[in-house]
Amino acid sequence: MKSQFVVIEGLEGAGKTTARETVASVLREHGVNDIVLTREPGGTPIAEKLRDLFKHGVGNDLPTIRAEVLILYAARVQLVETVIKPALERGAWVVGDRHDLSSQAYQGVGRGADPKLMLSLRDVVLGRFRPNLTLYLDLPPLIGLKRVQARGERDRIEQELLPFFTRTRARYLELAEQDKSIVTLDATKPLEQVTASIRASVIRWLLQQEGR
Ligand code: Z5A
Repeated sequence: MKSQFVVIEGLEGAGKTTARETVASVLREHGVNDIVLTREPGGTPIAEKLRDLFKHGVGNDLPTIRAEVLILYAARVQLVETVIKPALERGAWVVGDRHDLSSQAYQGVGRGADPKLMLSLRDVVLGRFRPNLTLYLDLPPLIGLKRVQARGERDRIEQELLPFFTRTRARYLELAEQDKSIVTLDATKPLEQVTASIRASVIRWLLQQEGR
């Protein structure tokens, strides 16, 4: 089968880190051994520097919303052009922790940038490049925030208030509804159940791809 780009999306604490491992293990069971794992923002030396700028700014100089969007797209295009596309071209599969859907949800609606403008920017920067499959792990923001609250210092995004995450989730759900390549999974269930539904979704999708 041709190499594919699979992305895991969701709010903080949705379980993306575990999900990425689950997807990679299902792929290995199906004979895919060359798998590249990515995370966004980040994943190349330049993109990791941009991640740090995005998350923390420099001292009191914090990115404005438009600067934030452009930082995220600079990081993304660097990752796509220097890591993801070359990997796919050599026949590797790519499994990503977040991609463009995050910007559409977090910046496009959470932060209040114009959602239509965000879709246009995606088209300008990425052209027709899209993930082949996106697994969106859906959960109410409070559940995700509770799961991660034991972690230490919170970055700019993590310090946002509940209505921000509620808007962000609503945009995820809206976009998932419109796009057949996005599969929405209930991430409120216990980890074993979420893992089982991820496995089932990936296997079903692989069989569809193989025309079975
Ligand atoms: N961001 C953006 O605004 N725009 C963009 O375009 C992009 C990103 C690409 C990236 O931060 C931040 O950037 C993110 C969005 C923004 N900020 N927020 N919010 P990050 O990479 O540092 O954080 P993250 O992507 O949100 O990852 P995370 O917080 O680690 O979430 P996660 O990977 O989904 O969670 P996890 O580590 O897999 O699980 C968290 C905990 O929950 C852990 O203890 C698990 O054992 C537990 N867990 C997981 N699943 C379950 C279930 N089912 N039940 C119980 N407990 C569970």
